[in-house]
Amino acid sequence: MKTAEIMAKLQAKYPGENEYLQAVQEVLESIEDVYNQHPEFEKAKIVERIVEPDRIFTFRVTWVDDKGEVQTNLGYRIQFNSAIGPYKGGLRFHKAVTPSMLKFLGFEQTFKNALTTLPMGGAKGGSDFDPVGKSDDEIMRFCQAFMLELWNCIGPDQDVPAGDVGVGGREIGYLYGMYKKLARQYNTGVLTGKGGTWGGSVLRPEATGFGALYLTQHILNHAGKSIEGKTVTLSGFGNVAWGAATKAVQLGAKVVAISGPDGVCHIPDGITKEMIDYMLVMRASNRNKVEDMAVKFPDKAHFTAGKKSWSIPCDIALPSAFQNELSEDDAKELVANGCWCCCEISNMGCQPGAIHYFQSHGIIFAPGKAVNAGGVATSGLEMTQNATHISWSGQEVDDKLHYIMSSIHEQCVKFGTQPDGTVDYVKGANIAGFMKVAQAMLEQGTI
Ligand code: 2IT
Repeated sequence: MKTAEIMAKLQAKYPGENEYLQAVQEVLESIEDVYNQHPEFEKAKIVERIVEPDRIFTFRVTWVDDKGEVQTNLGYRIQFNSAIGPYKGGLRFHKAVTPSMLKFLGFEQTFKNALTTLPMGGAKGGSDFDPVGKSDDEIMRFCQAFMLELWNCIGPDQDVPAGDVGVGGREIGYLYGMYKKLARQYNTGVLTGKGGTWGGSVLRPEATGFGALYLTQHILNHAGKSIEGKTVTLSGFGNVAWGAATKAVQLGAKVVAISGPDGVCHIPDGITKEMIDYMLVMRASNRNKVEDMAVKFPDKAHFTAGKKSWSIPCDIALPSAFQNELSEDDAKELVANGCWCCCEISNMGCQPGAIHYFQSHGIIFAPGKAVNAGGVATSGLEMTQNATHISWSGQEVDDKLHYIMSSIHEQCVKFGTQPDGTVDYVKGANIAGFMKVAQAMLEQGTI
């Protein structure tokens, strides 16, 4: 297998699918050497098969807005790979959603889910519906219309969606309500991220951020460092940034920046509990403005329009918003300001030039598919609770999440340790995830 040859074919076949091509390139570069030591992979054409989704559903979603006007969006579900378990992955509602974006996310999800130790295949879905400025009623009507098309593509042993950007507990509630009505079954395991009174796992809302900080702790310990007393910058102010801020503060770090599409809030003395709580209010408002934090806490947060979190000096940068949100120039600015570690919590948050800059300047870097895997892992724990009709305590779920993140760190160390003793977490995560899925595909034959 030669990465360049496969990429040339995919570029010709899918011109303009830039996010998808970027995600595939990164994985193929990481696995090329190991792959070529396994002639059985080459014979079964594992790479040619693993880069293509099993199937893609595309559907029209028509709904009525508060003014009584008819609106039409596109909905998608990409069932990427089911070698190690039922399809599993989030739904993203964002105006920029395209098949390329969801293909990259479904591809990443396949390897991420393999890292979690749990039996879950990879999928992703969503819509170009823009939640910004929408009322609660409009969100509900959209979710209901979306599920009208999606419901018979999913099921607890078939495909289990969850949240992602623009889809949180509220949306999962509306989606589940409609699913239940159509399927006429109380199939709780069909969606994860549900409410706590109807099958949702305790700690699922926090899990992506908590897991990310647990993995960051392992990474820092392995390098002989600790997170206590360090300054941290986060991006975004959604569910992921909220969980990460909560855990970072609990572990003794100081969170000095959050951001939004409108700019950055610098918080020189560190984010407080009241401010973390207010992030939830900001998300529920659908205004998508981080400036609201500075308006609410004028003595603590200083807003600058048009700037990113990466302009604020820190020890540890935690991208937690959107793909490609951290460019090579941002990486240079971070490093010039003293940053020495970047753990990507968003999916593919760093551009390839940024990753290269970090790695070639001795900055500790870990990729999203390892760092943010605690979210989908806790979804997997929710599926187990649903399938066995029980609820675990917060302590039980947290212990399992700790175990999973520590296992992910071990897998990265196993497959990513370099001759000089440092760990290439990109290589480690990609090879570990790939080997598990590839082995399963091999054993299941040519299908
Ligand atoms: O990117 C992700 O891993 C998620 N959005 C969570 C997916 C899930 O099924 O919990």
